[in-house]
This record gives sequence, structure tokens and C-alpha cells, in this order.
Amino acid sequence: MHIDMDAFFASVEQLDNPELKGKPVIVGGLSCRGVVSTCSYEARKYGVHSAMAMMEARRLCPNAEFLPGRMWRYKEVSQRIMRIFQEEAPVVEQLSIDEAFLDVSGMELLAKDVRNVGWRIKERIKTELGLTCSVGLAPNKFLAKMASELQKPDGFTVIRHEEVGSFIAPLPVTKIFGIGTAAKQSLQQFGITTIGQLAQADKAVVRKVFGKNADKVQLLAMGVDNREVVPETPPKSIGRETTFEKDLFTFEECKAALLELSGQTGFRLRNKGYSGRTLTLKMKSADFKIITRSISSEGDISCDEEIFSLAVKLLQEVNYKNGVRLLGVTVSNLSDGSCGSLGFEENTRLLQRNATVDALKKRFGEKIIQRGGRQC
Ligand code: TTP
Ligand code: MG
Repeated sequence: MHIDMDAFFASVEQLDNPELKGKPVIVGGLSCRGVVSTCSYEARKYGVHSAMAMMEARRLCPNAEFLPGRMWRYKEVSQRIMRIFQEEAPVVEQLSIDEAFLDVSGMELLAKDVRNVGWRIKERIKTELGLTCSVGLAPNKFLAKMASELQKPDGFTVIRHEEVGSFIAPLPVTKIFGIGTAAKQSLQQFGITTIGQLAQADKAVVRKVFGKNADKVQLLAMGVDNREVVPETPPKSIGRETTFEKDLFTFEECKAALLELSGQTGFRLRNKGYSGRTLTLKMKSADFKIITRSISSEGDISCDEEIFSLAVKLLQEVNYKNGVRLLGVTVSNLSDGSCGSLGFEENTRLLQRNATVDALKKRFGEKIIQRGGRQC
């Protein structure tokens, strides 16, 4: 079973402010370079969607309510949703803030019909939280996720074993996760537009488009997916990125941005109880070219200062002089536990300082304290 909340951030806003119910609500970055996080279904009628430039959304739907978003509140609601899932199903794999896979195989013995598990969850989310979600029930993860999307909002879609072929065959190939515009266009050249056509396509053609992933993709097109529902997948990396209001041109400006990003990344890393070995710097230049550079440290790092110093090292290797639109800092090669790679005494002081900052941020919000530019 795959369950995904409907227009999640926007629905929470409508829940907390009933005046917004039934109206177009758009949540996202409100500056001129901001993008839409999500919008209510009332706003979708005007063509507004996630990841659209906010300027475009304002043009399409000028009368909407535009809101900056309240992440802390969405997280709070998300936790309550996930708790309901946990109470109703034995194995829950959270995928993002508003969706999860639930392994309900075998539950027909308890619930008479496994569909009742889905109906019950929908009912609880509605009465206890005042929100709607869409449920997809199918023989595997791929199909369940596809099913939950099919009748949004407030949907409940079941795909039975015997229906799989007829159900998915007419759908466009882009319904398969990972098939974007580029793959869609390549497939089109071979006359393949639907999942059914992809399932029956010549292996050589599929290989041309998907390379080593060809078999996996073609199996998905046949409705075959053997992935288990895994209760908790540890993250592979933790990081933050920012698109700037105005492009950055100098080393000092980029460095200041990295100081902030390193602080945000470090806070998340330690908060989740990880440290990591590899740091990646991502840069999108003014002409939208993206480059990434990575560096590995000898030991695990988790302190803001360590992250920042590696990020600055990488900054020296990239060309920022033609304008930087976005910078991102990510730590990967993660291990459990926060620690530092520096000498003992300095290490302890660093960890203490980071822990103090973390405690303040946790209590008063992330904006409560910021690093000055010169201390690193
Ligand atoms: P989604 O489940 O993709 O979208 P949604 O819940 O708003 O709408 P739908 O009914 O189609 O499921 O994402 C969940 C939340 O994640 C969404 O409310 C806002 C956030 N989000 C972003 O911030 N940026 C994005 O590009 C997307 C897709 C989502
Ligand atoms: Mg959703």
C-alpha cells in the first residue's frame, strides 16, 4: 500500500486557516526567484504546479493566497500521520514528509479484506487530523505508488494481480519513476509512448535508451518489482542547497554563503546522529551549468567548521567568477554518531561549541544563532 497526502503543505495551511478552504493556495518561495513547493487543487486548475517559478504562478493565478510555508508545522503533522500508519500496519517505510509504503500483506486475516486497512487509515487521517490522502493498493511498490496517484485527491485505487497488464499498459512511459523528458523523447523516436509498448519493446532498443538499467526498467513496464518494504532506510547523504536572490561573483560572497550552508548541513547531520567522510560542493552557474566537486577527509566529520573548511577548499577549485546562481553542500559516506577528526582537545571544544549551537537551534529555531564570517 502506498499512501500520499493530497497537496500536503497547502492542505495544512487550509486546515489551520479555514478561510482558505476551497481557495487557491500556493506555498513556496515568495521572492522573485522563488519556486512553488506545492499548491491546493483549486490552484492546480490554473496550471500551477510544484517546482514552477513563483513569478509564473503569480501570472497564472494572481488571486491565489501566496504563503511562505511553515516547515515546522508540516513536520509536526507528518509525524502524526506516520504514527497512524505505524499503528495500522506492521511495516512502514516513510518515503518523504507526506508519503509512505505500508506492507499489509497477510492483513486480510485481521481486517477481513486488506482494503479495509486503507479505508480505516483514510478515515482516521480525516477525523483525527482533518486532512485527505490518496491510497494505492497493489501487488508491489511500483504499482502501489502509481495507483495512489491515479485518483488524487482523496483517491483509493486498487490494482489486482490479474489487472496489472491491462491497467498499466495504456499509461504513458513517464509514469515510471525515473523516466523524464529525455528518456521519453528517446523512446518516442522508436515509436514507444506507453508502458505497454515499452514492455514489449525490443531489448536492443530498451538498452539503447536505458543502458545498464534496461532490464530493470522493462521489468517495471511489465509490472514486476520485487523490492521489499523496508522500515527505515538510513540516508546516503545529508546536505543543503540555496538558490540566491542575486548571482554571486566574488570569493568572499561564496564563502559567506558556504558558511551558512555548512551550518545548516552540520546541524542536520548531528541532529540525525551522523558524521561523514566525503564532502560535495555543488555549484550552478549563472548560465545554469551544474558542476559538483567532492573531497574526502581522513576521518569522519560532523562539525560546521570542518564542513566549511572542506567546502572552501573545493570552492577554490571551481570557477565562480561568471556568476553563481546556486551553491550546495552535502556530506556523504555517512557513519553513525557525531565526531570530529581533529586533535583531541580542539576536537572536544569544537564538539561542545557545535552542541551548544544545536541546543539553541533546537529550542528556538534555526535562525536564533548565526556564525560570524571570520571565526572559521
Ligand atoms: P507531493 O506529495 O509531491 O505533493 P503534494 O502532497 O503537495 O500534492 P499531491 O496531492 O500531488 O501529492 O509533495 C509533498 C510535499 O512536499 C508538498 O506538499 C510540498 C513539498 N514539495 C516541495 O517542497 N517541492 C516539490 O517540488 C515537491 C514535488 C514537493
Ligand atoms: Mg502528496
